[in-house]
Amino acid sequence: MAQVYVALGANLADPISQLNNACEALLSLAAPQSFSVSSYYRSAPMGDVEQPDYVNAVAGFNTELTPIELLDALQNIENQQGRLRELRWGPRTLDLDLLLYDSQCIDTPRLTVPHYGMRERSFVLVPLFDIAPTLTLPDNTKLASLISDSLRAELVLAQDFTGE
Ligand code: PH2
Ligand code: MG
Ligand code: MG
Repeated sequence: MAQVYVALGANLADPISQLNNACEALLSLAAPQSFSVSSYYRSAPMGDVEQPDYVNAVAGFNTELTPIELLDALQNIENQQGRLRELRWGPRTLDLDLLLYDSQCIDTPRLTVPHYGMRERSFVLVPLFDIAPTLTLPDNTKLASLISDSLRAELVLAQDFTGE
């Protein structure tokens, strides 16, 4: 059984509902009682494409799926929620990124774990810290050491964690 963390992001078609629906779908991949999700945070779009603000969160759970099986399952959920393969960095109804799979490092054409950008992204680090404050990354960095007030200031709380 692996402990995994998945980043959720949406900026089209009622982003909060997109994230709620995605959590329902992720729950079906999770071992019983193992699922948790952070608060939802609103943030300005990173990157050069002009587009609406994002709502982001991070979910953590245990799963029997292998990394590739999990990636397939995440892409199925994205597709079920109407995602088209659109512009890189462009707007999307739902983006699910596999951040961490236990402490494995995976570098293949389809999948890179840890997620390549996670250490620089406030909208990943802050929600991850919500649900895993004592986490150590595969390179032995403590997650807590990457969190700062200026990082938090990039985010606005969109919806408090409501339990699950
Ligand atoms: N995702 C992107 C591009 N830019 N900006 C924010 N704030 N949040 C995202 O999830 C995001 C982004 C492409 O995946
Ligand atoms: Mg993605
Ligand atoms: Mg992404």
